[in-house]
Amino acid sequence: MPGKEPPGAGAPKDNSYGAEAIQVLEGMEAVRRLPGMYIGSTSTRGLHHLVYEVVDNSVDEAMAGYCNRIEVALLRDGSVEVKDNGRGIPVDIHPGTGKPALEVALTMLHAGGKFGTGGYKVSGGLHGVGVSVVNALSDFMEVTVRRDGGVFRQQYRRGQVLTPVERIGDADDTGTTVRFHPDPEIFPDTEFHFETIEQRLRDLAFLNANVLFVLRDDRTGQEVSFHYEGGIVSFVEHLNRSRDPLFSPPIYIRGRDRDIEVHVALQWTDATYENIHSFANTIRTVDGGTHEEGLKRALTRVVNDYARKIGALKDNETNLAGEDIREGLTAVLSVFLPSPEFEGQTKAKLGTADAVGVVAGIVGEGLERFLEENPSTARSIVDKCIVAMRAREAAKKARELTRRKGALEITSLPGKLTDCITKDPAEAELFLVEGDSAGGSAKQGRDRRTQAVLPLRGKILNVEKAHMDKILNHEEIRAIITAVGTGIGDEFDISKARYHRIIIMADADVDGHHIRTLLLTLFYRHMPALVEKGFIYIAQPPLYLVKKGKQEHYLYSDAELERTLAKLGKQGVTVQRFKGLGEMDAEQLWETTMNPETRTLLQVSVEDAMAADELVSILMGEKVEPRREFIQQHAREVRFLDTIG
Ligand code: 0RA
Repeated sequence: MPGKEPPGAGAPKDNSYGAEAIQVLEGMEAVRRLPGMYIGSTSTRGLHHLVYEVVDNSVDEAMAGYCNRIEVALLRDGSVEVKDNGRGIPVDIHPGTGKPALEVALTMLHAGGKFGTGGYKVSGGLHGVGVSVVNALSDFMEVTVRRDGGVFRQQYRRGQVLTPVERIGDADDTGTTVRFHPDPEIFPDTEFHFETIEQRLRDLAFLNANVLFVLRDDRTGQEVSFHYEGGIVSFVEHLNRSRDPLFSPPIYIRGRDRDIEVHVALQWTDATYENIHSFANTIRTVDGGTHEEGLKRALTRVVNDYARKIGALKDNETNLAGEDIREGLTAVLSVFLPSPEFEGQTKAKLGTADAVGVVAGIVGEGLERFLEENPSTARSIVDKCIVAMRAREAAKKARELTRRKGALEITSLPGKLTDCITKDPAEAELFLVEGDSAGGSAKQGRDRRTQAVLPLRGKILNVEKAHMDKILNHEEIRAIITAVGTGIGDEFDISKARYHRIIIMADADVDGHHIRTLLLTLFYRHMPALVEKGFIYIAQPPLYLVKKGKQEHYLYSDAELERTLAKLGKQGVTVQRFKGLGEMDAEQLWETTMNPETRTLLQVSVEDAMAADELVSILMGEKVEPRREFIQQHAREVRFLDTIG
């Protein structure tokens, strides 16, 4: 398998040029044949990995201390440009191949590690593939290097050299600019999303203190920039901007052991849930993993030891549980390690075993020192943990009471649930429907065999401030939990899920948005495995019905309406706007929103649920200022969240 060899490996000296040319060709072909092997998939997610891969190269240059500005531009022709002010990719002749180093970097596959630097690739590298893979999957790429007083340029098509490295002018600075256009032969959808890239750049800005990230969209004129002097401490402050912190600034701990570098920032607030964001080599690990386990271990051990030492916990009392200690904790954990193993379906969980002990050791030592040096803050942390423990005990009692009550009834399923006939969770669906009237249509219109309906009335409890015991006593939420069947909190058991599709069906208005956001937050905070398993969906009811003669078109967006009206013309066309689900009759609801053959469902990702959770914190929290700021600055994101539903 010559295509799999690292550059130059084993190539006999006498015909090395020919052998390498073949190798280049085969390497690029291999990537184009099986793109999923290199970038995960060719979906929108894979498409955006191209941008991340290119940006990560600039981030590596920033981490090495040579670059403090990275600009990403979404250009009108559908290409993306990433520009940095690093040292510039070397353009001199690479001794092994006789070619410019730039060309080698862009056209030869590299086995993992970053070319030329000897060290491992520290940032990103979810797939660790290098920019040559992006080149292979682009129908056009151009790299411009400013270095040694000159501007050098090379162009490529589908991973093949189009023009030699040329000096095209003089430069008085240094840096690298990569512009590429994704190949439509590879990607069914080549449209880049501003918000998706924006989220990644914001994370990177927090993880790389003092590096300026700019994102510009020439298609719309939008521009944002991120620059945080405080790094992950700023990150925690940002996450807590709508909460009341117990102390400030956040605790910051860093250390290095056995090749693993650890950075943590911690701050407790009056919130009743934990909020941990972890990263490995700047990749967001939404499913946690060994590094998070190490952090939790350290917290549990150190806070318990300290609570006993100061007599807040008596000898005859049991230890605080980990969840008591993490209640109200906002933490950002960022680790860097040579060859991270990512696990799970979405590769969002760190598997590297060494990380547990290393993180536990570094965080344990740092936290111990902080508590010793700040006794009054330490006391308030311990007191908060003890309050959390009491609340947990009260919740447990409430739960036991509910269970006993439930056992007396023949069936403990909620009365409002209209269940489906099948008992096979894999084919069963639960519709959570806003409002009784839509609930009625859904019951009539549904497929009785596989579709169950639970109508929800009024507003769902704000889970932001409520403790578990209150949550469990809220009628609508209890109905959802019993219908779903998994239980909640430490009793949660995914194998008991009665449906593998739980579909939120709400109006496309402000109230519907509110209910959707609150339900997503409930699932994200209290039944996260449902989100991780991909069991949560959002129904897509139509916004308009356009009729012309016997033709009927259900339309799901304003853009679609415009297109359809342009196509049909004005003559004899009527437009009905659905203000709510309640305006559709049972048959319409079935045809447009419930029928598996014709409907569209949005599967909720952990990122979607996380965004909803953040929105709830801001919109429902007690602080007015962040709320106003959020609505003013992020009107776009609120709209974006709206489009989730
Ligand atoms: C290898 C060596 C050197 C710089 C880079 C790679 C480099 C790569 C990228 C990719 C995007 N931006 C980048 N900036 C730098 C430095 C060699 C030297 O000057 O000593």
